[in-house]
Amino acid sequence: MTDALVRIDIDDRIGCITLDHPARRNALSEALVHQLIAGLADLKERGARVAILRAAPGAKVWSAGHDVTELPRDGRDPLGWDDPLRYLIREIENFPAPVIAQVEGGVWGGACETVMACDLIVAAPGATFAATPAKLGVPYNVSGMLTFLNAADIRIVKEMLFTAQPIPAERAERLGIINYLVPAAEIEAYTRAIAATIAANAPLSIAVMKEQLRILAGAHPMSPQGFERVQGLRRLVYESEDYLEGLRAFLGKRKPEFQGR
Ligand code: YXS
Repeated sequence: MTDALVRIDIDDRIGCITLDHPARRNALSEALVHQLIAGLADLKERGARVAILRAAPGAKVWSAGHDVTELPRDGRDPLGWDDPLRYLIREIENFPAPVIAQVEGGVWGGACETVMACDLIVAAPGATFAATPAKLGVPYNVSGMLTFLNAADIRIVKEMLFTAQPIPAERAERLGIINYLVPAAEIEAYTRAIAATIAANAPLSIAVMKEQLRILAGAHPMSPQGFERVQGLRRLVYESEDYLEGLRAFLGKRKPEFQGR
């Protein structure tokens, strides 16, 4: 029996999923992602009109991102269609009601994209957002890049991806990356109040507008040749020595030494 890595609850049509695997800093392992997705399905079944996605109160780390120990080292694409993280992003985008990310603590890597894929973001001072593929030598995937591009100006996306440095919530709010910056002591009540406002509105109208916006936000023409070029370039990265060095360094708790090959 797998331990519960997330907690699910619903109250007055407002669902809440709490990441609850502090020992691994809520890393998005296959097991945790599957419980998270099952939680979304459960909330949909129970008629949730909003889903709040959060970590435990006062968490120093909202989520450490993709579980690095699960990234493949046998030449397979680490972020292919069936990767748990990709599955999670699609489930959030396809959930038929707004998903609000309530953020305290650090948000890293694939968890940063997960938060950006949510419909609204409420964060507390001290929260940070870091996109980390370049830190590990990972070739991010096309739809993942689009999630970031739909969340921030391309210049900010480039800064986040090229530096892999965290952006503090205060700056993220100024940049319009998050909706609200709320003191930690108030963030739960504040997020629930937003959720209650949404839950009192017409759910079908909201569900359809969310799906329309998903389709419009994803409507980027890319030629088959363009897609094949992107996939070929990504393969150069995930078959590179640098990718393996990034994983080895993380697992060995040391700084990577990238050689550009
Ligand atoms: O040493 P033990 O066994 O206690 O385990 C440690 C960490 O190894 C583990 N852990 C993780 N395990 C797998 N995947 C992770 N992403 C991960 N992060 C942490 O959790 C235990 C406690 O970690 P520790 O001691 O470092 O905690 P801390 O409080 O000192 O520091 C918290 C963090 C989050 C600052 C630190 O754990 C950290 O920097 N984690 C990695 C953040 C990161 O770079 N994530 C990106 C993962 S790769 C990914 O998301 C995508 C593929 S991509 O890179 O493309 O975006």
